Order: sequence, then structure tokens, then C-alpha cells
Amino acid sequence: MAPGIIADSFGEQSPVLHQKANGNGALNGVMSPDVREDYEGNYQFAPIEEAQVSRAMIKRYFDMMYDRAVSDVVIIGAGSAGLSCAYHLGNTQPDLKITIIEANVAPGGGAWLGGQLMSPMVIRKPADRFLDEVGIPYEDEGNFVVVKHAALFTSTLLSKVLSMENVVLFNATSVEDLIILPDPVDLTRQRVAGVVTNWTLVSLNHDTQSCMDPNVITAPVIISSTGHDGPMGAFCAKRLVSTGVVKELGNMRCLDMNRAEPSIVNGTKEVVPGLIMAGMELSEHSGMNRMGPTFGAMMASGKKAAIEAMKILKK
Ligand code: 48N
Repeated sequence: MAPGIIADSFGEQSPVLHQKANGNGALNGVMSPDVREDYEGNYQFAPIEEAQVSRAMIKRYFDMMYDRAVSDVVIIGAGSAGLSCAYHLGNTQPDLKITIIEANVAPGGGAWLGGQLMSPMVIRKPADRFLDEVGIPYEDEGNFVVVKHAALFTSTLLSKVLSMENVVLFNATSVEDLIILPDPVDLTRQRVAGVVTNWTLVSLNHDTQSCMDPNVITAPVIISSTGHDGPMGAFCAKRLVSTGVVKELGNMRCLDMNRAEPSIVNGTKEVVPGLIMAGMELSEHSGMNRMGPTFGAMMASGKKAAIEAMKILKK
């Protein structure tokens, strides 16, 4: 076998790695000259060592985890309210360390579809202005607009949020408790000061395997937008009740679009010191009506949560 050629597992010959890997498997970031984008049967990828792939992920992910152990704002739930909030905060406050925690592998919450698994998404005016700001096309129906597929809204918003330098998303990660400490300003009060996290698959299996302890992320402001349904819906609203910080749940009321949407937007606020609640989680916390398959209030509630967060941080 010619020197410098490594027989790979199929016995075929593959180009040798052009630079010997240094200690940590890096090839000095220099691309091999063998790369060829040839669709006539001779497509050549740059060579790689398998450990390089692991190290490329591990280093970045755990550097991110280390850095965001202390964040400025934590947003729980990457649904339409949480993502809209992250967009406004990330856009207007580029120096803020914004960390989103999303239990699902796929962020987006209920905003991948409209209603009853149908794909078009209805947004009542004036929330269409957010679509203009993000650059999402829609059909104008007068008092409301229709995005042809909810996934167009969510994927566009997600791409904008994730491209912001100061926004980090930990998906497949759950908030499974809150950090509640004496308020440093008024020791007679308690203040939410962070979140307790675990991989979602672990959080969902605490009943099958004990002693899988969590991790923590601290922040002066927590924004909870965990929705009203799903395996962890209204998580913080329920946790605040079970820890006695809030007396009882308001419980979501029946559907009334004209009452529900303004009440969710206008009711978006700091529900306990350090924790702002947004989106449909508020309907469970404060007993607001549901609006069903119209999403304008989620976008506006997310923006209001961002405004409320800045009021707290500027104090
Ligand atoms: O989309 P959701 O569920 O929540 P919102 O408030 O962003 O949007 C609600 C909206 O989709 C509706 O429900 C519409 C308007 N319908 C109303 C109606 O009347 O039926 O997103 C919440 C996200 C989800 O992605 C969850 O996976 C996530 O929050 N989540 C969590 N992430 C981390 N830790 C948790 N404990 C947790 N709980 C939920």
C-alpha cells in the first residue's frame, strides 16, 4: 500500500490526513486540498478525525453552559411568546446575556401549526406589525392577517433569535424548579433568582431512577412562558402554588378571543419578584380566557415581557 494512504474500514483507500493532528485532534483549521464538490461521481470531503467532531461540539456546548451559569435574563419556554420576548430583548439589548431554556428538542411550542393541526396561522392586528418587523410575509384579511404556514413564522423568528450573538438556547433542557432566595433589597420578601435545570429526558424520568440531581442557572430576571398544555405546561405557575409563594392557580377560562388576547398582553407582568409571566401560562396563573388558534397576543405578550424585564434590570 502506497505510503501515506490509510485503508479505511471498507478496504478502500482514502486520502491521508494532510496535517498530523496536534494534541487535541485539531488539524490547525487548515482545509485539506483534496476537497472537491464534484457531482459527477468524485465528490471529496475534507478528511476528519472522528474525535474532532466530538470535541467541536463538547467544547462549544460546555463553554456555553459554563458562561451562562450566570445570565442576565432566563426565558423559560421557546414558544411564540418566549421567542418574541427573546427577539425584542436580544435586538434592543445586545449586551444582555439572554438564555432560553426549552424542554423540547424542537423549540417553537404550539406555533408550528395553527389550530386543529391545520397549518395557516392567524394573527389579529396590530400584532401583524411584529411580522413586518421580523420580515414574515402574510395575507391581509382586514382585521387580521394569515401566515401561510405557522412554521414559516416560527422558523423565521427562530433563525433571527438564534443568530443574535447574546442569545443562547438550551433545548431538550427543562426547568424543573426555581431558585427562590430572600430579596437582597428587602429581606422580608422572597425573590426568584434563577432556575434549576436538567436534561428533559431526565426530568421526565425522576420516577424511574432516583438521585439524578439537577443543575442551576442564576439571573436577576426570569421570564416564564411555558404555555398552558404539554407535559410541563404552566410549569412556573404551578410551582409557585406548590411552594406556597402563590395561594392558588387562577385556572384558564373558556375560549373568548376578544377578551383573551388583550387580557394576556395587558396582564403580562412580574407576577412575583424576579419572575415575569408571559403568553398562555398567564391564563393558568391568572384565570384568563383562552383565545384558541390566534397568535397575536403571544407576540405582543413576549414584547411586553421584554419591556417589563428592562424596567426591572434598570432599577
Ligand atoms: O407555545 P407554548 O405552549 O406557549 P406560548 O405561551 O408561547 O404560546 C401559546 C400558544 O401556542 C397557544 O397555546 C395558542 C395561542 N392557543 C391558545 C389556546 O387557547 O389553546 O410554548 C411553551 C414552551 C413549549 O415549547 C414547552 O416545551 C416549553 O415552553 N416548556 C418548558 N421549557 C423548559 N422547562 C419547562 N419546565 C417547560 N415547560 C414548558
